[in-house]
Amino acid sequence: SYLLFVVTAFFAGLKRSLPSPSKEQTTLPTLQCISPLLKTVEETPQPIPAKVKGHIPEWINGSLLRNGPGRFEFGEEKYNHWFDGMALLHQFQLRNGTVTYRSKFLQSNSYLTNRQHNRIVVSEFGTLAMPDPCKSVFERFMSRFDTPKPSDNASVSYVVYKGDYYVSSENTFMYKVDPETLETKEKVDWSKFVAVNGATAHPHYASDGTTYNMGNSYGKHGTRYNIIEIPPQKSNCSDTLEGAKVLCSIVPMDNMKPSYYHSFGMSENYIIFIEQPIRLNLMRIITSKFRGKPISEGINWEPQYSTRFHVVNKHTGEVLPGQWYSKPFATFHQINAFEDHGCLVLDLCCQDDGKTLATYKLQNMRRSGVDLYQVYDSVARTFPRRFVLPLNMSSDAPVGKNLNPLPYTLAKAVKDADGKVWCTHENLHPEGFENFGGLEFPQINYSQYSGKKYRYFYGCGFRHFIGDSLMKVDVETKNFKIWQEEGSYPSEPVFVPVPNATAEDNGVILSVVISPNENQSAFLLVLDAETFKELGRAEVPVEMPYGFHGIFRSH
Ligand SMILES: *[C@@H]1O[C@H](CO)[C@@H](O)[C@H](O)[C@H]1NC(C)=O
Ligand SMILES: *[C@@H]1O[C@H](CO)[C@@H](O)[C@H](O)[C@H]1NC(C)=O
Ligand SMILES: *[C@@H]1O[C@H](CO)[C@@H](O)[C@H](O)[C@H]1NC(C)=O
Ligand SMILES: *[C@@H]1O[C@H](CO)[C@@H](O)[C@H](O)[C@H]1NC(C)=O
Ligand SMILES: *[C@@H]1O[C@H](CO)[C@@H](O)[C@H](O)[C@H]1NC(C)=O
Ligand SMILES: *[C@@H]1O[C@H](CO)[C@@H](O)[C@H](O)[C@H]1NC(C)=O
Ligand SMILES: *[C@@H]1O[C@H](CO)[C@@H](O)[C@H](O)[C@H]1NC(C)=O
Ligand SMILES: CC(=O)N[C@H]1CO[C@H](CO)[C@@H](O)[C@@H]1O
Repeated sequence: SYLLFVVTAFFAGLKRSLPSPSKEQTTLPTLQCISPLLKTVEETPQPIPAKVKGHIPEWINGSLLRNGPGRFEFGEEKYNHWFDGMALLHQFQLRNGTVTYRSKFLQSNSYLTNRQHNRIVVSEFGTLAMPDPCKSVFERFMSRFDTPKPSDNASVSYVVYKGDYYVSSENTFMYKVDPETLETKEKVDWSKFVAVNGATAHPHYASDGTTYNMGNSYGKHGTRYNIIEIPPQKSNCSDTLEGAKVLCSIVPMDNMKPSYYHSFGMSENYIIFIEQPIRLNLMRIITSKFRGKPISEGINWEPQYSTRFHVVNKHTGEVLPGQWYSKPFATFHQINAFEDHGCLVLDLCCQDDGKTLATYKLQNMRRSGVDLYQVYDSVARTFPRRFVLPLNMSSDAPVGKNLNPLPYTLAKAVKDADGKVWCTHENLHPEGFENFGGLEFPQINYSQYSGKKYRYFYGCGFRHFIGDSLMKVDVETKNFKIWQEEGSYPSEPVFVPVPNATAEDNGVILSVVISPNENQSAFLLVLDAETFKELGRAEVPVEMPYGFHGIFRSH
């Protein structure tokens, strides 16, 4: 049984019944302990049938491929950060109303080496590998002077380049995988093809198949943010990233403290890069091993910097001269971006502070009771917000006036005397949305509406460290629909269109729902994307940790 709230109607009642994060309360609310969803599991290499309840439409023909951490320790040594776990690849195959499930660990060097030694040999984002205890004291001391070596644990998402499937995190290595068997294929090193030290796990796809991504380079001229273009087709069958090129390089505000970015925006003609005050302190990162700290401690929220938007012409690589700024905010996921009347409309999931990365340590997430609530409550919620950047500003555009001409949005863009344009967002949600934990993991009907004016996005509500509801937001009315069930934690919702769809939301939403309750089996949930009502679910008696991102591959 599911609960379906049409929020405008139920909102007032909910506001009263939900725990309020107010500090005046004498007894703090508690949260369910999710520790069982953050523990090492076995892989399920052979497909097993799922038990279908309700009805899964026969027309869904393909697989939901998902990525996320699946192993959190080797021998006695444990990872510290949620992002450190070894990548476990999941596949839910849907065919003619039936579902099968399988999973395999990515056979990365990190995974194989750690397993062979039965300890953590390769440092991860939040875990510094300790020196080999068998080395001499001198060797152990000297090994601290090495700069951290990149891990190849590609646990964040699935991406597609030239029609091939890869798993990716944010560093220089990706793995090609077979989407049918989940077999690990070749390892691909970005830096062999283009002068970058890695690329994000969230590329953008143009309609002709050209892929865009971003990565940093640390060369003799200093740090640069680079926009990368990957051609749509292979020139021969063994191709990976051949033909990739840097379209444009952007100089950071501060060379030794470039921004961290997890994704970027793309409209029909422009790439939008957001230089946010989550900063990589290169000095601290380079010396991290010497100081005995993991890389994560070199990443800090530095709100003395503003957030800046850079806009690049996708066809020419030219950086537009405008200077668009906003008060500091942090963003991990872009929702969509489109052009209208000489403006860029940019929808993002935003937080007012960027300390989240530091809080998502496994020991925090595994707490229970009031302790758990207190750490959760210290993390800023994420909200969908709209910014408008006027692109065609003549030098005589008036100072101090709102330059946003679009009647349907309250976002503001005001020019200062020094030529900088300060952008203020409009909330893409109704008041009181914080009671649902805000929204993250945004998804849209991508192939049809990416870069275009659109109406709906989907995401997870976060009344916990992990998603605890699914939402559909109408950007025109700001109304939203929600699916939630007690003790259930759904993954990033993926939209799959019905064949010959005529409306933006003609299709289904797929999400993997897991629970720490022993009796509650994991299941693939299928919602009607239009009504947000459950059509069916496919239960699999397999333990799965909470993962990150996924993709639907049609057959
Ligand atoms: C799909 O399943 C139905 C029964 O559920 C069966 O009658 C039909 O033949 C199947 N179609 C295919 C293409 O397998
Ligand atoms: C699903 O796709 C496969 C591969 O293209 C095809 O062989 C099969 O008939 C399709 N099944 C249904 C039910 O459409
Ligand atoms: C494919 O292209 C790559 C580089 O462009 C080349 O090194 C390789 O030999 C080619 N392979 C075949 C089978 O033609
Ligand atoms: C804005 O400028 C671009 C390029 O200069 C031009 O193509 C476009 O027509 C202009 N749009 C408006 C609404 O002025
Ligand atoms: C998006 O919606 C259109 C209908 O407007 C549909 O034809 C298309 O397949 C959808 N694409 C995706 C990826 O959902
Ligand atoms: C979709 O349209 C194609 C061509 O117009 C048609 O052959 C096919 O039967 C349609 N599929 C469905 C499910 O309506
Ligand atoms: C799980 O199921 C068993 C037997 O069906 C029952 O005794 C137990 O109370 C259930 N536990 C929970 C947490 O629901
Ligand atoms: C050292 C390193 O780059 N580790 C990566 C392992 O994978 C996570 C994502 O799950 C990345 O955030 C880390 O950077």
